[in-house]
Amino acid sequence: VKKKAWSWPAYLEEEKAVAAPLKLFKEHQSFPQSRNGFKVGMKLEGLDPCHPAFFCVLTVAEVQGYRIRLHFDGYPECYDFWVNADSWDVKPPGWCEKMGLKLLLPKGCRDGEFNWNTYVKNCRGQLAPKHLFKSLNTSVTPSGFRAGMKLEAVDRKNPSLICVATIAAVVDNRLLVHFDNWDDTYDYWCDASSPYIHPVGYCEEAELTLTTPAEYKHPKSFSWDKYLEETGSQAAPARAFKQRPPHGFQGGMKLEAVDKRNPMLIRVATISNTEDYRVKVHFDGWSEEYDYWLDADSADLHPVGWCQKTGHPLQHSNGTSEPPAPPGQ
Ligand code: MLY
Repeated sequence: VKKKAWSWPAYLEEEKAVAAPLKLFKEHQSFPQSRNGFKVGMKLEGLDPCHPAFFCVLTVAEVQGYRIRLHFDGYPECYDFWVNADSWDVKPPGWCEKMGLKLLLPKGCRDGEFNWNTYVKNCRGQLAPKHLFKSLNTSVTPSGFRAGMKLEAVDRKNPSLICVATIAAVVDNRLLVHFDNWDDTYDYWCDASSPYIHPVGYCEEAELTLTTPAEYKHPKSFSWDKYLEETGSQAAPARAFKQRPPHGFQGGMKLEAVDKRNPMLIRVATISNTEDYRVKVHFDGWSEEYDYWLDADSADLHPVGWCQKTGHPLQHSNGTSEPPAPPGQ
């Protein structure tokens, strides 16, 4: 007997499940308006997802539907990572210089000696053309955040800590958060509605512990007034912090999700739990032990049908009784 091809409508019916409604997805998660124009070999500037403090010199190593695999020039392939073609995290060559941001050069290149045109000529590469970068045309509303302003921010690598932090940069609608007296490995970009940033005084008000700057002399008697004076800085105004509306995802809803253990794969998935700003993703056909939490606005979550529309393979449980191998790793 010929097996019928897998399809979302048949699967939803069989599972008596619903697709997460399209309106719950942000524009960058939803069906793209245009094609992915990136080609293998194109070079660009992009954020290192493990160390987002600065942009790096990257090359498109693979194109799959609306996604691209990016390679760090001069570094091993094991650091390659995938992004959507409309990601804010990728910029055309020369963007950092224009914005006055630091660009991490390819291994072996020396500061002050790097020039994009000479570089691509020497490595027979190609500059990714500007028109491919959707995030360059984002409309920007003035936010009240300025570089140098202080705030209280969750350390996303140690999420139980809310810490004294500084806005290190403001670009478009995005803020670079840096933790005072720590190195930049904890830095991250977010927007004004991020649930991970709070105005000065938030911890005191909420009776939470504020983690003071590394090496701070009198952590027990930390006072913002004193600290702002000591550092000659300003607090980010409370009105600049925006409340993020509830995401609306509910347990049981089906969607398509990138598997972080093998990020070239997008799998059939189900929301297994929700929090105010996060959803727990379950990969259909796999053990619950592989479930994990993601921000509801993660660029790795897509509506049902996204893979088909964008020309990306979708991994689905094959319906046989064989125990499948664990995802990824
Ligand atoms: N135990 C961790 C904690 C680091 C916290 C840094 N934050 C506050 C920016 C470590 O020392 O690596």
